[in-house]
Amino acid sequence: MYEQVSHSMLNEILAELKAEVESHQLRHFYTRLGANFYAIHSLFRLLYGDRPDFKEQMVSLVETLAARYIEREPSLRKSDLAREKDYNWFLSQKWVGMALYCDRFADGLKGLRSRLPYLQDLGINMLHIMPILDCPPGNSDGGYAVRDFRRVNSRYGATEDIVELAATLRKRDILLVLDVVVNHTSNEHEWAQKARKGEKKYQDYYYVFDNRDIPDIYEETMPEIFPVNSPGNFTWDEEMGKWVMTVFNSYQWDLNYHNPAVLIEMIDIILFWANKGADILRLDAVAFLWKKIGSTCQNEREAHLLLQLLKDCCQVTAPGVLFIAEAIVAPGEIAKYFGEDAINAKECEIAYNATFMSLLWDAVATKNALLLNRGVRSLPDKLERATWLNYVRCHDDIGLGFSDDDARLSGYDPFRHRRFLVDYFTGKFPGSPARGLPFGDNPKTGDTRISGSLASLVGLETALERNDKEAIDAAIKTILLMHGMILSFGGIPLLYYGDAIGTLNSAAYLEDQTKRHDNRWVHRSHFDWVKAEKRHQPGTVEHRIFSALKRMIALRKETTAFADFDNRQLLAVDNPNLLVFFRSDQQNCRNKILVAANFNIEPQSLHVGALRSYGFFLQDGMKDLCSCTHIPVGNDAIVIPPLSFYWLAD
Ligand code: OTU
Repeated sequence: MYEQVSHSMLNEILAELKAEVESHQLRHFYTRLGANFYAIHSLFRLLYGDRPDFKEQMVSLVETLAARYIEREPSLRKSDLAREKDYNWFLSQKWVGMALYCDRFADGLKGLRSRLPYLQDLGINMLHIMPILDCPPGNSDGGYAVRDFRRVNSRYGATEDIVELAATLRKRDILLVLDVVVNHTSNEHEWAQKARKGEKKYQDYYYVFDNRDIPDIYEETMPEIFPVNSPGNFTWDEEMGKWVMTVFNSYQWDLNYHNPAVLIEMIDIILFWANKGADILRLDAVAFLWKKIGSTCQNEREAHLLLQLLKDCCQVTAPGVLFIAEAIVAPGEIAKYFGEDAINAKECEIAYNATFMSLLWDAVATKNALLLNRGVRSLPDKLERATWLNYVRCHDDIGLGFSDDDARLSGYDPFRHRRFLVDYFTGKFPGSPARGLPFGDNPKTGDTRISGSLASLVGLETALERNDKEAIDAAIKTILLMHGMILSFGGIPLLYYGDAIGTLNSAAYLEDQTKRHDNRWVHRSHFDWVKAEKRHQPGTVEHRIFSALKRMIALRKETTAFADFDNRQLLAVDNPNLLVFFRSDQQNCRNKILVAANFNIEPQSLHVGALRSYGFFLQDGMKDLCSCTHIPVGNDAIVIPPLSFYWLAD
């Protein structure tokens, strides 16, 4: 948009920059800056307009965008232009992701290259490498306590290895996802060190207080994120002689975005990694970006304004790069991280679908789809050019983040129901085969989350120990059922590295002093390549899971109705054990898939009468894509076996 105030400022800034940038090919940079400058200026003014150094900061921001653009490799600039043209590229059904640790799945970044055939065998073409940046050896929170945002942890390799890996991945059409931990730094980061030494400039990078007066007021309304490992939201720093805000672990200092210098530093870091070849950046803990007294300090309006600014700025320099919002918050809040009142994503193009994840786990424990149906129905509408990241497990605990209202409408008392789920997944509930561990138990709120690997949570560990064939079958079916849902729901499925071979919990973390207090490490084990080899041996658990997943992934990629164009319709069915929805291809509405899943341990009937009006079951049955079998209609119903799903086509 053309607007005089911002435009005249833009002209001034460009005049100042002219000399530096004249020699570079900046046509696209200028066009994009012109297109986004009004938005950037408005947002920056909303956040920082009152400051006397507003204009200086604005200049410094534009200088940063220009400097990083000048550095951007021609091949990456080319890819930006290609994606600009093919703007729906990431909504395609062809993408299937996996998250892994480069040191646990492979032997660091170099080693990862030789493991790519495994990923390609399965069909993975989006690779989220868990945090790789320099961290203190002990207090690193699995890489989320960064000491140097521009240096790769030497245990994993060098920064150049990432550039090489990115190039290798690009040749294979695999997307690279890297983390940017935007909310906090390690207490050993240079900024924190300088703050500790008393440098006021860097104390202003954090929330630093002389005494408990202000922290106590904050604490009245701020929840605790790690109530067991790191209670409270402030830490006394002996060297600095001050309190500092530490929402996560005591060694993770929250960055103060009330200071524009922090925002500009972070934009610079984001663009630095975009220039190293990352296709997608996962922005960690985005809900926490803005702290305000009297609030929970989560999901604040300003956090959204900051994300819009990050997006607008990234679009100027590296428009082909997408953001993933990691906002594990209430269902109604998550979708706001795509951007409100917009058609296309104006914050993050992709967001973790934590709601769907928790609903799937609910269905596994209750063995029905009551709450799952309600929760899916209440999922907020997504924007046109935005998509979900659908997952079953990740490196974190499982938070039971479905809505209380939906729980009530399903006939549950939300508090007691969550208790039941925790008891179920920690194996306390009579008859439960699950082997999860309680995480972040908060006696003040009664809130508990759950750690554990997928296979151990669905009972595979127990079943194998007991050598109980039926229970092994049930666990494998559950693993496939959950993946069948994330592969067909709409959005990018993100698998977790051990899950395709049924990796169980590992107690190895208990031997490590720096990890033993944090039981999320129970599901972050070293990938077992000997076990992985068994995927070639028919009859083994590994083969059963891997080969079925591989097939499902291949089918997803062929099935255009699985692309994400708001083309899912949930169907109301009278059997509460079933989740039934259909997906249709926007280009060719005859390409329709009916997804029907049974979460119960008994076979269940799906009456097809009502489905005929949607064009299903007009003949005597349909074909299930996964098993390649004909599913007949009898008594106007089809039968879905226990813990199974169909992808039905004409
Ligand atoms: C994220 O976590 C990371 O995924 C965790 O591994 C880190 O410990 C944490 O940030 C701090 O960097 O912030 O928006 O329930 O789901 O802490 C959600 C625990 C987060 C995680 C939550 C999450």
